[in-house]
Amino acid sequence: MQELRDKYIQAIGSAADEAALEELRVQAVGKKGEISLKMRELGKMTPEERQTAGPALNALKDEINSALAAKKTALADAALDERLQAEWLDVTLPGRDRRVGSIHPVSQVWEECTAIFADMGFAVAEGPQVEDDWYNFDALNIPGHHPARAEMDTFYMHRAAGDDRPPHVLRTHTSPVQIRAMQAQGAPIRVIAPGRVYRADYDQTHTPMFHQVEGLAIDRDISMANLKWVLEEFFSAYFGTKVKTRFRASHFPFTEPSAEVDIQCSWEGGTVKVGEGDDWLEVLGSGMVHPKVLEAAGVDPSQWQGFAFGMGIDRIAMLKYGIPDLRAFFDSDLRWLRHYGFSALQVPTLRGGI
Ligand code: 2NL
Repeated sequence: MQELRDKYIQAIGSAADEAALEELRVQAVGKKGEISLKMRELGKMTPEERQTAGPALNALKDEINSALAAKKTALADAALDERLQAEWLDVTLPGRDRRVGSIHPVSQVWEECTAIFADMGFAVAEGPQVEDDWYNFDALNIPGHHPARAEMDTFYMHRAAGDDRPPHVLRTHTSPVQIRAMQAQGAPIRVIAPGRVYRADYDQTHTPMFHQVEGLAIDRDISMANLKWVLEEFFSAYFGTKVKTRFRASHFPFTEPSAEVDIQCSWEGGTVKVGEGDDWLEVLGSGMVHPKVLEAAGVDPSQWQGFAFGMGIDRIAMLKYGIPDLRAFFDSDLRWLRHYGFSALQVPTLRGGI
């Protein structure tokens, strides 16, 4: 029995893995194992022999079972230790750099404009980029023969052969959005219409797609004075400093009277600074909405009047953020986007810094 004990205790001690251990268990205390067979022999013994051999065999079986259990735990611990070594992780390492996208200057300025005008009570209106020519031209007092239609460098959509209806157009301004807004809600109304517009023009300062924000305020007694205040308030908030404006008489088919608006600036070493100096920079067209336009949009011009204006988002983005080349806006050059883009956390504020 001592031999049996030594053999198994030693074998269990040096078992390499759980499979080897299981094999030893079957050999020793399994149904047909050596110790089980020995226990079966108890029946053939005399009661005296049995009295010493029985407890001794039971003790041996217990000892081997606990040796098996202890070794099993030891093997599991060793396996866990090995895994912990392999899966070792340094939580003090700095994080890995991930490429993060940026907000395009046009999107940033679009949001800035929306925030500033929203604070003055203007809602945002949206509409289709492919427009009916009535909304893009006729409703704005630009009839078919009007030179403004030809001057607009309009993109015309395709019509099937034999279809003589006027073609749809890519909107040349966001005014049609405001016509639709007036038709939908009537007067009084205060909206801005930011969006993409299209003109067949491509050179240093023009791209065939660009962005515009137009504004419209119609009520009983809106005047050019309200227009001037709203615009000065807007530019001061947008540039983060008090900005003077200068109105020059102009002409648009959809406004009467009409004015082009300049903002105060200085020129120094080839760069413009807005809100200081004695120079002027044209940034906007505006006027009192033409009675024919109100009428086309279903608003009674004997009861209501108001102002409208339009300006280029891309252009005022270049001015504020010192971006020299318009065409680079739409090149999708990653280096340009990283340089001029904004973090998603740079949320537009109402007063850019002041
Ligand atoms: C510019 C500036 C302008 C408008 C846009 C407008 C919209 C409606 C009615 C009347 Cl619904 N006007 N928008 C007014 C004046 C100027 O755009 O330089 N455009 C060529």
